[in-house]
This record gives sequence, structure tokens and C-alpha cells, in this order.
Amino acid sequence: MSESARSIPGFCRDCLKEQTAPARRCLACGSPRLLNHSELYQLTLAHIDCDAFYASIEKRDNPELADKPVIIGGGKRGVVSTACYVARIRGVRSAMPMFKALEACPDAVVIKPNMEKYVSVGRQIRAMMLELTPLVQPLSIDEAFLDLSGTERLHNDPPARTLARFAKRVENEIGITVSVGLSYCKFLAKVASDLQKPRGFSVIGQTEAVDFLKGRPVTLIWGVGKAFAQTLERDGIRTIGQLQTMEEADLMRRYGTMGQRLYRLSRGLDERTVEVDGEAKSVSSETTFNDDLSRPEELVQHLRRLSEQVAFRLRKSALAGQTVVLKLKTADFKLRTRNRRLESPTCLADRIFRTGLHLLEKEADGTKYRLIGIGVSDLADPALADPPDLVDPQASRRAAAEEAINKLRDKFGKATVETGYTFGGRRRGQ
Ligand code: TTP
Ligand code: MG
Ligand code: MG
Repeated sequence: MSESARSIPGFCRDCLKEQTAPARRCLACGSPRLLNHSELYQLTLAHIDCDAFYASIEKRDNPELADKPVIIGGGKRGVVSTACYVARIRGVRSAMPMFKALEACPDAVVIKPNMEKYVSVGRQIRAMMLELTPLVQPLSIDEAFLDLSGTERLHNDPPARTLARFAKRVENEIGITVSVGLSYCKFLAKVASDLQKPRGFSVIGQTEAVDFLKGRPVTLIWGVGKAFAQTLERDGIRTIGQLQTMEEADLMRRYGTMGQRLYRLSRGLDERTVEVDGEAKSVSSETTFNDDLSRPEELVQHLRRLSEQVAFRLRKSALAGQTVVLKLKTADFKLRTRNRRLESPTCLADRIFRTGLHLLEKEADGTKYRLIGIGVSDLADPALADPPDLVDPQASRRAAAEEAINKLRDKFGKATVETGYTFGGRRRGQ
């Protein structure tokens, strides 16, 4: 063993004892879960994601399920929300149709999701994260970025050890497991948290970033979905290593702003910071007309477009809202706001639009307006939003259509998919 290898900083994830020489097992407790990395105590950006989140919670609450394959899902759409790692070995995956999952794993225990429970566990974990640092950016119900720079004195430990302590605490106090990714940027922290799931802790440092990325598929890059990967494949690009050899100008010429992202992320360059959700109380979008409008069909057209903008923003910030607010300003600058509380939070343009339409009906009485706005307040967790509608089967279909459109937009950008309303509006307008 070389002298430098001898002094790689590290510790045991079970007993937290320092282990500066890489070994198979902890000298203190015998655990094989040792963590060593030359940059271990310099890295401060973490991504934490719970393991098989819904399934782990159900297993926690029913110990008989511990070793059984468990699938959470069903309900109207009949797809798998998640599966425990036992079921995953048998081929079950999130978003798989339930009948396929049961073909792969006929003895699985299927449990209907209990969203309220999962949201409350998610909140408990988030509260614990906030004890580590105020810089917590939740990405979804079971994961968040944490910026732990400057917390060493507070915790009397470098971020890596604070994170290992956190993982232990979640196991002990909440009863589920998490995986941690530690790096110097968001992109690689997120990649790292996925490397050793479940109960993982992976570190990607500055020194190995480019090498680490070289052999990986382009789909690892944020924003490269199936369709964009196919575009790249047609151009002969499959690995991030290939992107590393290309010029920025060339990539930008070919793929626009996405090209720039490919250039930077392929080299492990990512300056995005951890953004704490401001005190956002509502998400809205409004427009002032060139000429005052009073005709309902014109107002409706704007309403539709603005609803889509609101839904787009909600999606980007992983939020939903339960109260829809319509705002109108009359030609003589009088403000009218009307709102309606929904039965469940929403992040769908369609629901926002329809509710707004309802509110607008009473106000479109010939009054001339100079401004219209639509938004949602009572912000909520998107996991609670838009449950499959038992009353209106059309609503589920519209929600599914919107979901498909959103996926395309995530891949290709906002302007890619125009719905009937906005498309028509533009053509007429221009
Ligand atoms: P994930 O973090 O993507 O998945 P997971 O926690 O189940 O498994 P792991 O992270 O260990 O790979 O999603 C968190 C929860 O979100 C998941 O438990 C269930 C829900 N979910 C869905 O409902 N549908 C989906 O398609 C996905 C991916 C997740
Ligand atoms: Mg997870
Ligand atoms: Mg997750």
C-alpha cells in the first residue's frame, strides 16, 4: 500500500470511527460499511433520497412484510408507484402497469398508497434535514439537496460525517433508510445518491468527476430523456465521454441551450446553487392587454395560456396549490379578485383553467378589463395533488394527457407542445 493511500480520510458509517487506511472492515466494530475518499472532508453539497420510499414506510408499519416483495400502487391508473428492493430484484419497477408487475412477481403483496402518511413522513425527514442546514432544497416528497458548507463548526464535524449521522438518525427515529450522495455540485451529488442504493453513501470528488462521467450514458445528464437521447444517438453520441471531446460552439449550434448544458455537465461543471424555497405563498401569472378587453372568448384565451404558465411553474418548483385565484383589473384600475378552494391541491393547467373559467363567467359581464391573472395559493405537496377523479372519468384522461405533454416539455422545453387553445390563440394573434 502506498503512503498516500494510507492517509485517505475516512470513517465507518456504522460506528463513525475514523479509518484513515482503507480496509475491508472497521477496526472498531467490524462493519464493512467504510467510507474513504481523498476529498471526503472538503465536499459540502449533498443529495439525499429515501430508499423505496412508500414501500419502506409500509414495511416499517407492518414487520410481517419485512422480507416479502411489496408493491405500492394500483388504484385507478393501475400502475406501480414503487416497489421494495425485494420486488425490484424480480423486475418490478415504478410506473410499470400492475398486471406486468404481477406477472414478474406473482407473490407480491400489493398495497394501495396512503399519501397522507407518506407526506407526513416526508415532512419529518425534511425537518431533520433543516437541523443540519437551512439550505435544504426539496425536489420531491422523498429527496432534497443540502448545502452543508459552513456547518462544520455548528456540528463539530465535517459534512460527510454529519450526513452519515443523519442517515443513522433517520433509520433509528423514522425507521426507513436513505441514500446519500456527496459531491461539489448538484448534478454529481444527485448522481452519487443513486449509485449504491439502498443505504448508500457515495462520494464523487472534483478530481475524478471527468473520468467518472466518461463512460456513462448521456441519459445520466439532467434533461436528457429518452427522446433527446435518441436525437443524440442519431448523431452518433452515446456516452458522456464523447461530449467531453466536443466544442461548446459545436454543441450549441446543434442543440441550442441544451448543447451548452451538455458541454458543461459532461465536464462536471455545474454552478447551480441550492435554492431554498422562498416564502412562496402563491404561484401566479398575469398579463396586461394592449387594448382593454371585454369579450369572454378573448379573456378565456388569455386565461388558458396563463393557466398553462402557472402549471408549468408549479411543476418546476415541485409545488401544487389548493385555491385558485382569478385576478382582473378593470379599465379604470379597479382590482377584482375571486377565488375558489378545490377539494384537493392541483398542479394541472386543466384544473386551474376550468376553475378560473368558472370564476370568470360571472365577471365577464361586458366590463372592460385591462389585466387578467390566474394563480394558485394554499401551496401544498404535489404528491397530494390531483388524485384520480372518481366522479369524472374525463378528468383522469385530461390529467393523463397533460402529464404526457409535461413530459415532452421537460424534454424539449416549454414551447414544444402547444395545446389547442394557445396554439389557436397565437395564430390568430400573429
Ligand atoms: P423515488 O425516490 O424515485 O423512488 P423510491 O424512493 O421508491 O426508490 P429509490 O429512490 O430507492 O430508487 O420516488 C419516491 C416515491 O415517489 C416513491 O416511493 C413512490 C413515488 N413515485 C411514484 O408514485 N411514481 C413513480 O413513477 C416514481 C418514480 C415514484
Ligand atoms: Mg427514493
Ligand atoms: Mg426520490
